[in-house]
Amino acid sequence: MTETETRAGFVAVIGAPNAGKSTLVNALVGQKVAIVSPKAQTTRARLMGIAIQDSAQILLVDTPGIFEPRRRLDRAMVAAAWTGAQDADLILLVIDCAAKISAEVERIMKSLETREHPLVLALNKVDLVDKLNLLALASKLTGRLKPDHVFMISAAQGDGVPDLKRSLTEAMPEGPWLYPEDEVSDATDRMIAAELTREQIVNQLHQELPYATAVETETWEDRPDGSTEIRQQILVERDSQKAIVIGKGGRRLKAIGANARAEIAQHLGRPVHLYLHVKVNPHWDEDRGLYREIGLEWAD
Ligand SMILES: Nc1nc2c(ncn2[C@@H]2O[C@H](COP(=O)(O)OP(=O)(O)OP(=O)(O)O)[C@@H](O)[C@H]2O)c(=O)[nH]1
Ligand SMILES: [Mg+2]
Repeated sequence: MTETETRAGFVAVIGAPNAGKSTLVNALVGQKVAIVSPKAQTTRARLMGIAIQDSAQILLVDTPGIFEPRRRLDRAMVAAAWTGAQDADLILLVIDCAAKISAEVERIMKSLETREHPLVLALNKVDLVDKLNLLALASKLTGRLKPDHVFMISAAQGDGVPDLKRSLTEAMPEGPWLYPEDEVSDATDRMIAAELTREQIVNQLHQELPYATAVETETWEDRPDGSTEIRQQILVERDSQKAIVIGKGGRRLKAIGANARAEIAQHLGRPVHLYLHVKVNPHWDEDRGLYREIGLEWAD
């Protein structure tokens, strides 16, 4: 293939928390690169999923849901989201059409009024709404945002995703591929392993806990027998949270570890020995080194 025949470009996937951005990135890539949960603010750092269609490489920048920043971690997440959008060739706005248009969505739409990038609108979760409501929502948002294209999709079930992928392909500028063709993400295995453990925490625990938690991969050793030994630290802010993560008789931590180990092994394609320990650090969200580890820039 000659250079002029190939296409490659960046798509910033933005939207309110829980809209289904990460689910959509996984669907477009065709495998799981980003963690997903029913809770808002699951994605923390900017992560790139790499989708390939025909001669195009579509670099999908999954961003944290944009919301009102309060703490330093929030500010870093919002900054990551907007940086993702500015560097892109195209903005893909994901809207949860089963949820009402929140103040957050309003804010995002407002800030897109002055955009310089082409905009594709993906109305997601169509499996949850009826057609009439969907059409009303589509015409309202289209009138307001004037997107270049609109797709009605179910990222979770795959409906409409191939059409969307084709449209993104055509929108990519001509040029050489920017990543090797077998690469599906820009995250390191260390980062993905930490994220897969965090996904279990977010999905197995309730209330504010997931938000107060970070996971750090501390050591990583590929053993001669073909397996990998990984040690991770789960950071929480208080003793009471540590007790919840560990659970009665250590059962919760065991369940988190068992599922995370299976997911990490599947990702790496080799057996994994996973050791987790929980540490209390009331100020982990003020730890610069940790921000680097989880892929965020320090936000002042
Ligand atoms: N029914 C239905 N659920 C979906 C669909 N797409 C995503 N979801 C669910 O919506 C929830 C949020 O999905 P995520 O992909 O984590 O959302 P996100 O936009 O990345 O969220 P943040 O990272 O928190 O900003 C999960 O429970 C998904 O399974 C869909 O098409 N239909
Ligand atoms: Mg996400």
